[in-house]
Amino acid sequence: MAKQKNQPKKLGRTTIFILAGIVVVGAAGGYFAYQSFIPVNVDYPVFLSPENILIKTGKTTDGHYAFAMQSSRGGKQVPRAGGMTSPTLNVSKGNLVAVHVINEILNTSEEKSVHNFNIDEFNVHSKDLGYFESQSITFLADKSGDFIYHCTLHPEMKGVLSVK
Ligand SMILES: [Cu+2]
Repeated sequence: MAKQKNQPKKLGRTTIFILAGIVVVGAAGGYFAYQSFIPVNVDYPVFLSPENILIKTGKTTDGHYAFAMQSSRGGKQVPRAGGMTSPTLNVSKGNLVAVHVINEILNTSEEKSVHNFNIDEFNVHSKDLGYFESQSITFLADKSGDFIYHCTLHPEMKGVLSVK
């Protein structure tokens, strides 16, 4: 075999540092991407495209705090189970569900606007959201039935999640 004329170039120290940096950042990014596929109620990643539910906080026409669909406007009626202030959310069993909650209730001079969103049976618990704060939580709808979602600060803010 003929000897090659060109010796392979040695990598400079700076190049090695940059490459090492890229590997570390890439691995960390991969780790966080992997974590983001793990729903809050199971401990393994689920590679499904989620069913998105867009929820906001609001007030009922008679002045009570409630959740509403982000798409709903003032007068639009949304189906709700008996005794519930907030709409019934329908999802299919086995689906990955991403709930996106935003608090749209304004602060007033009497009361600072703080709300949270919870579905206890699916380990869904948002942080306390101030005005215009939002959070997305992904869970696996792995059991069927009717489950209550609610705000722990305002017991009247509740509705039904129906998994079929
Ligand atoms: Cu609340």
